[in-house]
Amino acid sequence: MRIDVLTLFPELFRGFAETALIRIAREKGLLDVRFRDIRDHTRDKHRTVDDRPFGGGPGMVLKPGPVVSAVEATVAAGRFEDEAAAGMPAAPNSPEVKSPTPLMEPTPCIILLSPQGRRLDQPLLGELARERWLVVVCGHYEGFDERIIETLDPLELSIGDYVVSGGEVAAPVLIDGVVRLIPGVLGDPRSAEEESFTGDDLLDYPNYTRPREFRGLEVPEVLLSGDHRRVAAWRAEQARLRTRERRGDPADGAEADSKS
Ligand code: 6GU
Repeated sequence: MRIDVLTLFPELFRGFAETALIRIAREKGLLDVRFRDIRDHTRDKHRTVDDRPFGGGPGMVLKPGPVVSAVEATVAAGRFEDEAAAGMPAAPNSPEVKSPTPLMEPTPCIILLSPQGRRLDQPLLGELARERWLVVVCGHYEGFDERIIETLDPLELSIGDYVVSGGEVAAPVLIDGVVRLIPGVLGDPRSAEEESFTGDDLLDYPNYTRPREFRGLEVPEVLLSGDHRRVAAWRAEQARLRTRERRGDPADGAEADSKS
């Protein structure tokens, strides 16, 4: 998968792209992620990306020109680079990070991160993990000039019903959530299958590892029994109890996590 992230703060992503899951996906050649500075698509000397809202009010609004130009340049460059990569022989035993070479779809899925977007959930992450190319636009300030949305017709996404100061905070959530679902990224695919929010709407059961006793707290006996059926039954029960306690009983319609 290829992911281009358009941001006002590309430096914020440096550690993220070079660590843990994202690093592994890149090293396996399953992810090609790039960070691009929206400010590179301004034309004035001050590299202005925002301005005051027409009609008044607090805060600043992202101007349409730089954001739309940045997306259009990214799409054009992505197609070009993909053609170049497809025609290039892979370096044998190259120790560097490999970039995926198959021809990508000519049209990326353009995602605009904003608290006004559709709320991200696990099924949507699964759909996005099947895309070949994502272009993720991070907003900041009071928001985007509405004509950005009219021009790009993006998928507007929110990571939840609360406000953080910019899409740069939301983008790692989206990217990590998608990348770990790309087949081959996780060592053990059961990691993605057995966890919370996949299919059964249950939260995870509690986990324990060594030592068997920590500050007087014992590992539940059943987990030491070696009886796989009893273990599975205990875990299923714990997951059910936990879900009801923390998220309410779906039968009462009292779910804290009601779907929109
Ligand atoms: Cl995508 N952006 C911002 N600024 N706040 C959010 C969000 C996104 N999702 C939830 N809150």
